[in-house]
Amino acid sequence: MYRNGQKDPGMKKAVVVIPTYNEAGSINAIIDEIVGKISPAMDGWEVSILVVDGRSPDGTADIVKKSAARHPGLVHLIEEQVRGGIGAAYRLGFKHAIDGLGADAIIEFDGDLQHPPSYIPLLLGKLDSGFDYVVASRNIKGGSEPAGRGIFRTMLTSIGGLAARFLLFFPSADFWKVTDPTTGLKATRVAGFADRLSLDMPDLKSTGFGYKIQWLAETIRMGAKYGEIPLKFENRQAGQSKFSTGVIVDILRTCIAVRLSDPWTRRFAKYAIVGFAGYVVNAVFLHAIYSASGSEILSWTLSTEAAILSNFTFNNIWTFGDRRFNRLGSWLTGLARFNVSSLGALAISGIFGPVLTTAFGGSYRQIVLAFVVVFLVVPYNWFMYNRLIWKRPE
Ligand SMILES: Nc1nc2c(ncn2[C@@H]2O[C@H](COP(=O)(O)OP(=O)(O)O)[C@@H](O)[C@H]2O)c(=O)[nH]1
Ligand SMILES: [Mg+2]
Repeated sequence: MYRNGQKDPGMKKAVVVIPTYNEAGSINAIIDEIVGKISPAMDGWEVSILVVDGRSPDGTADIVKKSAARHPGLVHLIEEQVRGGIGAAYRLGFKHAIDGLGADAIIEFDGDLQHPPSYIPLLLGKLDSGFDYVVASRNIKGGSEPAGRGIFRTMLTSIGGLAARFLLFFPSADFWKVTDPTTGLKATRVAGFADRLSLDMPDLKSTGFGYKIQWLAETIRMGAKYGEIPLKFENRQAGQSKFSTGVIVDILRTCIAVRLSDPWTRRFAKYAIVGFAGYVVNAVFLHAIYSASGSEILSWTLSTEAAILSNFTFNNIWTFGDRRFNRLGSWLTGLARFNVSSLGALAISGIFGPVLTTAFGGSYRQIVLAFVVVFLVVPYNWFMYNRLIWKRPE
């Protein structure tokens, strides 16, 4: 714990970063509770506060300055040159917490008392038990939205949260694991995680609320041990929310940008494009060979093999370019395996197509085809390509 502003070297350091814009009505109460009650009672952690004020015209910064003078070493203030958005404030706050204050953990905290300070020991306790990234969720048992919050805003949070989870993570297990992607209360271990986040432009894709989305995805991709605690989100005690439709747009835009930067997604998108090109090759050759030969068997088999060759070639040089077959010998083995794997895909359509069409009726043939391709053949091929043909090197 701090003694007259002196840091105890045996303690780990937690910095609570609070971005503020016009929070004069609540910032003092937050600081007093953290400094007066939370910090002295913490075991093994020094808890200090870093307020990042976006030039609030209501005098928030002056209140923090007075408080910092009363609690030297425990309360810090950064004043932005101009208000740059919540993400811009957090970016400055994280950098200073890491480089200037030597934080071991950083807590993201709102300046309006919607986040009760009593959650700080709970978050740090989870870090102590081995988690790297702990998120306070409104959507697990014990968590809730503020009492009396309008149905519209509550629905917007749920639908927006679900859309964000889907855009960021589906179909990986993280889609189920991350129950509240837009919550603002969380703790991040600095070593290996917060110190590797995109804290600089242009890597950081949003200086608004979207920053939350990007850091969430980045921390999880870093392999952080992820934990949640339930959050009873409170009502704002004073001041105004900065929420607007612009916030929703910023979050969705950031979700898409972040998702498209994910290596798995990029590979899957290439795989889909190559697969579609293979379909076009199949169709063109089917037409050409049939016109030339008049033989059904010849045109179907040759055109299918042309599509297989096209898929193999472009997946090899593009989708799986990082694992490509270079030498002729391995290229030929790869191609042979690819053909065997394609027989598997053929078997899937050959069995499920007729069975489902018979069950539902002939008028459903095209729907069955789309279903079989999207839900069976695409996942099957993706699995075989990744695990069997272009295996990750050991
Ligand atoms: N420095 C700074 N802080 C901001 C900005 N926008 C929001 N905040 C702060 O971020 C926290 C969360 O914002 P809030 O408006 O309460 O979001 P809501 O809870 O979703 O309505 C509050 O402490 C705000 O004062 C900004 O542009 N600059
Ligand atoms: Mg708020």
